[in-house]
Amino acid sequence: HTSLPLVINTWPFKSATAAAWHALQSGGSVLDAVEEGCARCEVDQCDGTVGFGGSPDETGETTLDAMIMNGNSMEVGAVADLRRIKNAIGVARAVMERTEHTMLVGESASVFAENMGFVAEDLTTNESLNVFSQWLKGNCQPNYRKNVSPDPSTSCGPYGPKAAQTQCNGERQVNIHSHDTIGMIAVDKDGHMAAGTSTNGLSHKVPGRVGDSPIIGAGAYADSSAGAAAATGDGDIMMRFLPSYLAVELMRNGADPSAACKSAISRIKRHYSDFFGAIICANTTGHYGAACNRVPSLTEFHYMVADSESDTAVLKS
Ligand code: SD4
Repeated sequence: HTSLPLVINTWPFKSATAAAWHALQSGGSVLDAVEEGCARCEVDQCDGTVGFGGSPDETGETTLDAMIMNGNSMEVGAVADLRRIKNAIGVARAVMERTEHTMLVGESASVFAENMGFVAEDLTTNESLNVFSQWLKGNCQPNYRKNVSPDPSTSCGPYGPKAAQTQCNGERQVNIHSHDTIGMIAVDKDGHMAAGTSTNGLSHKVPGRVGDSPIIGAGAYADSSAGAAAATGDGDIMMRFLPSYLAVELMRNGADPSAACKSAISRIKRHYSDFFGAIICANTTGHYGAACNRVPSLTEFHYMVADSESDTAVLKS
């Protein structure tokens, strides 16, 4: 199967696929496609896990991670722990195109974004406030701190006692409901590739936590001479293995995209057999594939594909 151009993205985020496809069809570059596709999810708040108003951290704030990579020039722009700016993928692209840098983080990334004309807004919504207060009421489960000594004088929150008392022995509770991300790959008819991600990360994370999504080679990777990949899932685990980079290198060495995706997932499984995660891969000829780690919270991984055969966003699993 090969019918360039091609857009693929993680999860059934159809509006994002359609936006990216539209960008390509109207003469945009693969970078435009990835930016516009991910930006659509940021506006639509796909699954509550992309963009504003989702995944409040331990203090109730939503922060965003995003990256975009040009597989021709190997330029990358990334932002992590971005605050108060809704269009994280846009800021990532501005880092790439308007600085000599690759990644900006936290408050300083937000100041940069404002200087670039992005509007500062509250990322909190009634829904994210509600998720946060339910979490407080439910004794802060899940939480992501280990070895916290109980301090009965404070309540839930950073280093709080409830967090310590209710800790599931360090066991993490990541699932499809607390944890998603858009990862997208675009390939034009000449085989030019770009990849990107956008996410609000992980609910109830420790403030300052950065996931895999903005990490080059972890969340996504693109090299127009080999292939492109994008990952989703438990970023704290997945980033230790650079699965997107690995998949691209396997394709460079001749693996077909499905096999490359499977190997990247297997590598992580060797150490974390029950991690939650999936990856999508494409090569320069427009062949694509995907793989996920089959666990109770992820029995089937759905992703979207648009190519010249379908000329529209099609759900695959
Ligand atoms: C993260 N990888 O921040 C992101 C979240 C995700 O499916 O992809 N969930 O860990």
